[in-house]
Amino acid sequence: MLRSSLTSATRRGLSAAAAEPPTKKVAVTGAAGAIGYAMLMRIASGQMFGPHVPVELQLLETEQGLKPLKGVAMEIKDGAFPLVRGITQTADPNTGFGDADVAVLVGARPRGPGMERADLMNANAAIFAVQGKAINDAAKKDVRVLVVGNPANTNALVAAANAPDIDPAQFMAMTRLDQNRAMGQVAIKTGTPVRDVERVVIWGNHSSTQYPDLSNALVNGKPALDVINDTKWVREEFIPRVQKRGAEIIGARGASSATSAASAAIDHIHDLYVGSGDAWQSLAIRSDGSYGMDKDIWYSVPCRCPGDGVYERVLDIPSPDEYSAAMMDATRKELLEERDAVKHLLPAATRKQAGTKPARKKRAKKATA
Ligand code: NAX
Repeated sequence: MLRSSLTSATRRGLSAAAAEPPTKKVAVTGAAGAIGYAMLMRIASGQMFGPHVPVELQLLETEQGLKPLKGVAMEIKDGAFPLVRGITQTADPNTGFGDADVAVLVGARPRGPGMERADLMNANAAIFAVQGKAINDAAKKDVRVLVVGNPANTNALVAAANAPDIDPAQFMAMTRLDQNRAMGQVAIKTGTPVRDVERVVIWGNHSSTQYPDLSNALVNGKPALDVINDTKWVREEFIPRVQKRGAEIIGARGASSATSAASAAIDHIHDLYVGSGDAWQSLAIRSDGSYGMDKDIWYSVPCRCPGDGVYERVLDIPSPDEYSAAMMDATRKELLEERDAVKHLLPAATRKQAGTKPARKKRAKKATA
């Protein structure tokens, strides 16, 4: 009797283990920083991959960041999260990215006093070149990489260019925060829950040149521009507010967006893996020439996320009107300038492609990563 009940208990244990989804190894850089701190508990609680998927947290910091990171790791342990299978704390990128399924690159150098934008770009691009190499050498070959640290789009370009064995389509930069900000503003303006606001698109760079576009957006299933019926508000309040929301938050809080940025990173990876059906999500991905953009810049476009790490560009949309085309072009130009500024960090093959002519009006096939 005892023997048989032990056996069935063991069997139950074994089948529970067999039913458990594979552990996701998530590398997070800048893990002791403000965004990292706001994000890690949510990953640990299952909000990134779903409530049944175990996670292993691989936390990467600078040498100086290791001490505060130790405290962060202690807090995660104190959270007693059933899904957490391990926590690594390291300043070594090869260890941090070792066998990673997902890498969220948050750590970056903040702008110091007297630092020009170009200096900041170079300092950060150098970090992402090193991390791209380490991801190439240490992470799983099907790793998905989300760059949050600024300048996010160009950092994604640099990281991907330094990871020759990984499909560049697997590197993304985050514009989900901009999308969430834009959806929030439309919800407030129309007195609608955010749930009923759809198809808001962020085009281009995660910077003040981005184009938050309502041309295809819906509010309660109706065209948002008809519901809002106020072009002046859209062009003179909504767009500049979303473009400069980061500065507005700094002005109010005395520090840059952290919780909302962490939340957007969770949304991005969640939708990529768990899926978000027919919804449109803005992802800054490597341009393949779709929408008439230059190839090989990381340009934010609308995508559908069916799950399992896949995204598909939304291509069945009307051509932009004159206003939208000009807005999309302005942010494209900024990305080209950024790419030029970091050319020395792009290995030769990518530098050659950097002269590729824009494939105007070309409609690309479904792209996945
Ligand atoms: P914090 O300064 O609070 O944290 C950054 C952390 O990164 C620090 O703990 C630092 O030690 C670490 N770090 C620096 N270099 C590193 C390296 N080479 N390897 C590992 N860790 C490293 O900044 P936080 O508020 O967390 O912001 C991080 C980045 O996100 C910044 O570049 C910021 O501009 C960017 N943002 C991006 C957003 C987006 O939507 N894409 C929005 C929010 C945010 O502004």
